[in-house]
Amino acid sequence: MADFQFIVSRFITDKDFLHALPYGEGHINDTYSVCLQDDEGVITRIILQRINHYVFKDPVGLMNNIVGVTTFLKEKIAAEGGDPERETLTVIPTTTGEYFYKDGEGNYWRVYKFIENALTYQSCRNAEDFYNCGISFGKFQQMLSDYDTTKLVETIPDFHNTVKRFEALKQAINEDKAGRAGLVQEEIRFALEREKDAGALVELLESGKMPYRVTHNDTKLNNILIDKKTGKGICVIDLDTVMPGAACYDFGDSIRFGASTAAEDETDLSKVSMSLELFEVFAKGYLSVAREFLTPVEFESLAIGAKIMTFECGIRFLTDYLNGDVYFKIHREHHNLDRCRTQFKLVQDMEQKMGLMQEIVKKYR
Ligand code: ADP
Ligand code: GN1
Ligand code: MG
Repeated sequence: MADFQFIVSRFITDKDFLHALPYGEGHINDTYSVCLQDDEGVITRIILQRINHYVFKDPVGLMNNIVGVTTFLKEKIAAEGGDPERETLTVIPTTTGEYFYKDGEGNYWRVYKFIENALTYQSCRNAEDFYNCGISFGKFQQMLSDYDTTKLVETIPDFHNTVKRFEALKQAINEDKAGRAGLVQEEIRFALEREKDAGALVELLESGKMPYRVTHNDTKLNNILIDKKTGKGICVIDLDTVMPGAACYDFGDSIRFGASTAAEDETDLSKVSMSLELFEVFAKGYLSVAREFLTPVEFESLAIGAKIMTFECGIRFLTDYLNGDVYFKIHREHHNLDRCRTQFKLVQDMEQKMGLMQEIVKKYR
């Protein structure tokens, strides 16, 4: 068990440590909400995170990315009359001015201001929430459209290179490290049948037909803080994967998670489908901002991007299952297989609804 009091004292010295509690439902980092008390007895919270350095091999570059992007966003938010402390993350440095603290075991810790009176959701409470998320992710891309990409390191190389993800799956099948390939023949077949789909977005980007933008790359519903009072998306969080990418990565990943009628790890697949109603509200919100800057090819890529992001995520869960659950945190046996199955069910559903999804995008162009 980490010595939270000591770790926090590397960042904050003018408040007393009360306690640290595990927080959130992320699959990658370890997140804690930490309560502190000042001399007057006022209690405040901070977010303490242990960066997963198995996943993020360059925590120094990663933190430089986050500080660079949030500093840039803060200036824009302030210029637009917004609240820079609430509408983007604030990194609290260590007492010696570093953006993380490395403990004796080689763990990297970072601290953010806690954005209060805001919540994250694991599924949509209502359509309006999702509409507001669409606006927020659209604005995020818009605000970063003139960010100098040469300042960004690729925190996970080829993160959304679906072709390479597919190769990794094939390797995992061949190696069968955990001896599970026999259990997932149906899922393997489902993936292999769709190999040709993996290249669609990569080809558009690499041929220059579709531009690289600064994208978030992990636009799950629980990576956006929603204001408790107004229901509006106020802050895009989890900035570890901000890197150059395709606009449809963010659109697609939002649909993958937020437009699903069930949880990502639902075991009753009859509950899993992609809601066209939720697809439409998200598209309406996102495009109300993004229609200003998207190229025709990018518009065309949105619906297909939703399918490919979902397929890619399914492949990644399956690969991790075959490799013995080394990447995503799991909370039960076969958790990654359950996650893979929901993604493949969504892919199947999207294949049937693709025409309607394309029509919806056209409506808000
Ligand atoms: P992971 O990479 O593991 O997904 P996140 O950075 O998304 O980690 O954080 C996990 C959860 O912690 C989020 O879903 C959100 O609920 C909460 N959270 C993270 N940062 C903040 C913050 N600055 N203020 C309030 N809540 C936060
Ligand atoms: C991970 O960190 P979190 O839980 O927001 C993953 C995403 C996946 C997602 C699936 C760095 O996101 O790429 O889409 O799980 N993040 C990383 O739920 O791999
Ligand atoms: Mg997250």
